[in-house]
Amino acid sequence: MTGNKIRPEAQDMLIAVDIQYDFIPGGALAVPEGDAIVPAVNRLAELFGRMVATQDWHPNGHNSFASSHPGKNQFDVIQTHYGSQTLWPDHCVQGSRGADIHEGLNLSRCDLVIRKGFRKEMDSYSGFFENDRETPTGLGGYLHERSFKRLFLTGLATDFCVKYTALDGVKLGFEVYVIEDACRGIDLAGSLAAAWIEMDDAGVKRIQSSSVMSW
Ligand code: VGL
Ligand code: ZN
Repeated sequence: MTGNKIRPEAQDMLIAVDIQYDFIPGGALAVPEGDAIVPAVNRLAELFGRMVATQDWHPNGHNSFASSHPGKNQFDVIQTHYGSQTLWPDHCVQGSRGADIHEGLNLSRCDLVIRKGFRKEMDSYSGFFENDRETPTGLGGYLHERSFKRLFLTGLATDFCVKYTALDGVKLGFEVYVIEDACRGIDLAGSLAAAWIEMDDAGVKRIQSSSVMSW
């Protein structure tokens, strides 16, 4: 049975979402086992032969930081002009060690690193649009201009930045695959299971890295 095997083609792009020190154990917003995905992503980068990485990149005092909202706690949800916003520990501050992409990630096949969340007043989970869901990062234009059709998502966190990148990818007309074992989630109050349902409803395909084969 070879039907469910994926053989990377010229119109496929691998995307590595936010594989940064603050999202791995020891970091400010650690995702459990966040660093365990690195070998799988490196293997996939060789199979695909190309990759785009996203990098969460916040200024000090960012609106998504609980510390910017006196009286609020980490993981509270507030209302903003662009909708509801979960408040996080300070993380991925521009130029800090926590914002660096994990050094174990092989970037030799990485064509582009796209930074997001750099506007102080607005967060950006998705690699495509900021959290108002309409301010573009430029990634959609880049991928369309290079004629990519299928996107294969890996990274952190499954239930936040990977999810929003997947949903926006579908909206922009890409065929989107999330490689489950090359991602890890934060899982705030059931958010991981909810994310898979939302992605499934949107037509995102859930696959395992073992189904990606070389030619
Ligand atoms: C992320 C929360 C805040 C993520 C980024 O990469 O999933 N989550 N900033
Ligand atoms: Zn962030």
